[in-house]
Amino acid sequence: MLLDNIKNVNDIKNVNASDYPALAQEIREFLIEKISRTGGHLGSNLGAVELTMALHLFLNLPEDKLIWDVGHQSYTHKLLTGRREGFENLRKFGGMSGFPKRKESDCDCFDTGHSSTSISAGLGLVKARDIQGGTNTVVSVIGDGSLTGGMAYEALNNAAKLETNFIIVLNDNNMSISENVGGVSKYLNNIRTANAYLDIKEGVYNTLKDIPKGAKVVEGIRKAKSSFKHLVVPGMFFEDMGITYLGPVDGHNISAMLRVFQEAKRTRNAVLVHVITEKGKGFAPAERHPARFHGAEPFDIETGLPTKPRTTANYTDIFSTVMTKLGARDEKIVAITAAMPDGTGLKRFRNMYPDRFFDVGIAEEHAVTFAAGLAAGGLRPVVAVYSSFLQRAYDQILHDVCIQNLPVIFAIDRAGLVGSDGETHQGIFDLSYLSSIPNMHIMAPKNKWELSDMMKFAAAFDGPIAVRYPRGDAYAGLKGYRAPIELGRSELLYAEGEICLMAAGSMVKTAEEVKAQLNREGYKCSIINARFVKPIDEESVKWAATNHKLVVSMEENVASGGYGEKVRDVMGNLKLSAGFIQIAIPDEYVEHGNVDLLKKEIGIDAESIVERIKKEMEN
Ligand SMILES: Cc1ncc(C[n+]2csc(CCOP(=O)(O)OP(=O)(O)O)c2C)c(N)n1
Repeated sequence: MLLDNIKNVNDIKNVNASDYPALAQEIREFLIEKISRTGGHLGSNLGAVELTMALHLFLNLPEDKLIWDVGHQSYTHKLLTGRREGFENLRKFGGMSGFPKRKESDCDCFDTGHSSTSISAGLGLVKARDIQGGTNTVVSVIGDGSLTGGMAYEALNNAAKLETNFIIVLNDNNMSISENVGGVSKYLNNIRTANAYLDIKEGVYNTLKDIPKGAKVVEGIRKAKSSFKHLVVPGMFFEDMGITYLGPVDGHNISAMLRVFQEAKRTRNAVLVHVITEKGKGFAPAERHPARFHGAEPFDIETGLPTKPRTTANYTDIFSTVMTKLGARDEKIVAITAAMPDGTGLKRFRNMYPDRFFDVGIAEEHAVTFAAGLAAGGLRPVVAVYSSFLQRAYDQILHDVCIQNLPVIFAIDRAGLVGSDGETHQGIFDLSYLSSIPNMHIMAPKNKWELSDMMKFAAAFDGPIAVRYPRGDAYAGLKGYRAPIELGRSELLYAEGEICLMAAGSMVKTAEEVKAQLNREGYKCSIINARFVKPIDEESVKWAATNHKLVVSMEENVASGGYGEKVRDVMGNLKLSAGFIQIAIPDEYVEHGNVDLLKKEIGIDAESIVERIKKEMEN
């Protein structure tokens, strides 16, 4: 095995060029085998095997700097930098991250996870190099999907005036997670098509030259080719800005890439190398279904089917269904996603109401202000987005939606711990960042029926409103508890005794487990389902604190600025003297791993909560 000789960074340089295809094949087989068991970003990694090999042959890591945009495609990079063993525990708690991490290797020079940051970070590393008199090469690798994000253009705008070398590699596989969208994608597509057209022409010349009058025809075509070429000179968009454009180059041809990288290194300015790759290359199911294999659950290698097929509906499914109903009921309902029609569940809405569906690309800031515009124009926009990605749009929510009190609905998926993607993707800040904004209203459903009811409530509400729900199976307990949603009112589920659990969203299920365990130990528990985190139901807090010895707030959000702080504030303001425990995520980043394990680790699982409550009650 060639891979056995690659134990450390730069070992790839000892491999004979004639063995590159065999090594690429071994890497693909390795990745497919490992990811089939752990799950992970298969398609993007299979597409970037030769590109990564070429970059490692070209660069001298760790002195040179290589930044991966989003970072989900960095598996081959990890494999070539001494982390082969790490794949056994990829994305598991305590194991190797699925993204670049500075703390994991000195070959990971910049942590990523959210899209479109690599050119800004690379530019920073270039300036840091120059100011300190360094000579290393800096390469930022960005995908065509990530190039739909605004930050990438802010960075290109600055990079354009560089008078020193900075290499940007555009890894263009014509796909975001789903089909890539928008003008830039179309532009890149034109370059690809034109190039293929010119290549075909070369073949045609050679055939024509051998037939009578063929030379004249060739001359005619050459003229046409030159005017055609002028029309579509590849990369003029970048060239006009002041960034050298090289390519397009076949991203599965290592020697072709090496030639272009060497040429790129000679420029004394920012240079963009356009590399064409195929997402999922080498694994037929991933080539056929690139969206499904973008981030794959463990799967069977023979069939490509998930090893553990999903049997229960998750919150995304429930949201997806309610959106189709809302769409049918009200023509003013429009839906927006930032490049995630599959992940957010909006695909069905898109298929039913294509004119009222917008995929804006990886552009959360734009998505929110665009929604504000739609609302100002009289529509009811629903922005469906993951909690961690909405962090980007804080100012747009504040400045464009909330100051004008516009009726924009935020459907916030993956709110809470998300698991294997780790720190960058945990959705544990939204209650805090949304709560701080005047006019914002925030709800969190306890179960699947409540998500539907809340979406319907939101669709009829005249102002900014958010519904946040977690990743994973939709809770199907507490079916009978379906009192109508009222603005700012909580729901009393059990009124039984000395301890009152006040739980937000996903933590209602945990509160039931806590109650059951405490009941077994002789304690009696009430449970309040918060429903609204903002405005908080002061009456419910008053009731809890005057009728119980201990109030326990519970949320899957950081403590700072979350639900518990509000409960504590109300108790303090009203001078209510019951005991208080705040169950929330501590002031730290939560790494990757199984969600149940993570909850235990940070003390928000039922057992840890019971222990804390018992200690408090025994005092
Ligand atoms: C700000 C932000 N929004 C959404 C995502 C989710 N996301 C991860 S990868 C990806 C698509 C990236 O496409 P591209 O850059 O072309 O890389 P590819 O996977 O095709 O190689 C998206 C939308 C993200 N990581 N960051």
